[in-house]
Amino acid sequence: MYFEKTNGFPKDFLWGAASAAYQVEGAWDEDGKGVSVWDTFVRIPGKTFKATTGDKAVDHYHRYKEDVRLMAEMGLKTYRFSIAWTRIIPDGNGEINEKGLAFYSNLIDECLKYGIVPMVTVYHWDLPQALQDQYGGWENRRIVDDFVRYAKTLFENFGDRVKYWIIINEQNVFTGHGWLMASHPPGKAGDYKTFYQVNHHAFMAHAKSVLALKELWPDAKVGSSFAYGPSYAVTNKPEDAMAKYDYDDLQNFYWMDIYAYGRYPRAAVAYQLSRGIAPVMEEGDEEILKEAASKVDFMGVNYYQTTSVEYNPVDGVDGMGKMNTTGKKGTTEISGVAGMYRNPKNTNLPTTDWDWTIDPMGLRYACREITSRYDLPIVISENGLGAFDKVEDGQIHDPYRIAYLKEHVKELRKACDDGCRVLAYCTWSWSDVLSWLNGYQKRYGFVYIDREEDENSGTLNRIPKDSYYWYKTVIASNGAEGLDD
Ligand code: BGP
Repeated sequence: MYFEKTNGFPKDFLWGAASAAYQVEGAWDEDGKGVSVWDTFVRIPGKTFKATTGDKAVDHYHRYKEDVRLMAEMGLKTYRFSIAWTRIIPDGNGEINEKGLAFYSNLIDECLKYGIVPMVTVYHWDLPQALQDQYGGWENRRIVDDFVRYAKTLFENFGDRVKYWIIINEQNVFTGHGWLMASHPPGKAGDYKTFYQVNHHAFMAHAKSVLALKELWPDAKVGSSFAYGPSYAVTNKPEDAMAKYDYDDLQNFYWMDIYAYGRYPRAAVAYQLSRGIAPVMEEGDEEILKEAASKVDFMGVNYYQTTSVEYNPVDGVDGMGKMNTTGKKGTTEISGVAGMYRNPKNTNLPTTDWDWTIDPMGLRYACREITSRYDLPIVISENGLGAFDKVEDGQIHDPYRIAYLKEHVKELRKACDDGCRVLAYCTWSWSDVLSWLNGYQKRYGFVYIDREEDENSGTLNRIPKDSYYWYKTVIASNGAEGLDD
C-alpha cells in the first residue's frame, strides 16, 4: 500500500529487546539449577563454534541489576527474557527449587521498578537433561504434562506481575536442528517421522499451557514465537509458484496455522500421509488445539530473513546444507526437498557475514501475511543483526547495526500504516550473548560484553554501543526520530 504520510507507531507501543536464559545467564550449576540438554550438548566435541558453552555466558545471573539499570537508562519499554526450566524444576518433573523462583521473581521486580514490562518466554530450548534421560524428552508424549506443570508453576508465581507470555520460542528451529540437522540436542539427522511427532507434542504443550494461563489469568496476553522467514518465488514460472506454496505449507503455515487456527494445513498432512511420517494424535487433541488457538492473543514473530524458493526436481538437492557458523561469507550450502523446493541465495539482496539475507521489507511482508491469513495482533519478539564488533578507545561504533535496525523499524511502521496490529518490537538482543552455534564473536547487542570464546577471557564489563544511544532516541520519540537517512 502507498500512503502519503505515516501515522507512526501506536501510543503504547512496546519498544523492547530480548535474551534467552542459556545465552545470557551463566551460573550453569548454581543455586540448585539442574543440567539442561544444552549444558550436555555443548560438551560434545565439534558441536559448537570453538567449543563455546553457556557456563558463564555473559553472567546475567549475577549482573541482572546492572543490566536492568542500563535498560532503564535507555528507556526500554519491555524486556523479553526466558526462564530456565532447570532452575525452577531441576530434574524437570520433581521438586520445585525456591532459589530458582526467587531469581526470576527478583528479575521481574527489578524490571517493574523501572516501569519495564517483563515479557517472559517459558521455553527457549533448554530442556532438563533428566527428562531426556527419563523418557527421551520431546519424543515422548509424557513431556506435555511435565511442560504444563512447569508452565503453571510460572503462571502461579509470576502471573500477578507478568502480563505478556511467550510459551515456546521457535519450535520450528529447535525441532529442525534437533531432529533433521543434528545441530541442536538431541542431535538427530533426517528423522522426519520423529520430527513431526515431536512437533505435535510441542503444539500440545503450547496449547495446554495457553489454556492453563487463561484459566488463572484471563487478562494475560499469550502466544508463541515463530521463526518466520517469508518466502519469495524466484521466478514467475508456475512450478516456482507451486514450490513456494509447498514451502509455505511445510515450513511456515504448518506452525502458524496451529497457533492461530488449531489445525494443520491439509496439503502438509496429505504429504505426510503419503510418506508415512504423519504424527500420531490422541482423541481430543484437535479440540484442544482449536480451543487454545481461539485464546491466543498474538502471533510472536522472530524475523531475520526471507527465503527464495524455486522448483527442485526429484533428483535435486535433498536435505539441509551446511550452515555458516564461522562468519566467513559464502560458506552456506543450499537446502531443499527433492521433488518440491530448494532455497537458492537471493541475488537481489545483501547478506550478513553469516550469510543471512538482509531484507527489511520482508518484515513488513511477514506482518502483512499474518494479518491477512490470521488477523491476529503481532509481537515481533526478535529481529537483529549478528556482526563482528570492534572496541576502539573504549567505544563501539556499529553504524551497520543502526542501519539494519533503522530500515527494519521503518518497514514495521509501514506495516502499522497498512493496518497490521503490531504490539511490540523486540530486537535480538539486549546485550551481546552466546550465539548457540556461533560462539561469542557473532554479536547482536546494544550493549557490548567484554568476553570472547575462551571462558577465561575478558572482564564481562558492559559497554553501550552507538546503537544503544540510537535506540534510546527512537524509543523516546516513539519512532518519530532516528529513522531519517
Ligand atoms: C533465534 C533464537 C535466538 C538467537 C537468534 C540469533 O533463532 O531464538 O536464541 O540465537 O536466533 O541466532 P544465532 O545466534 O544463530 O545467530
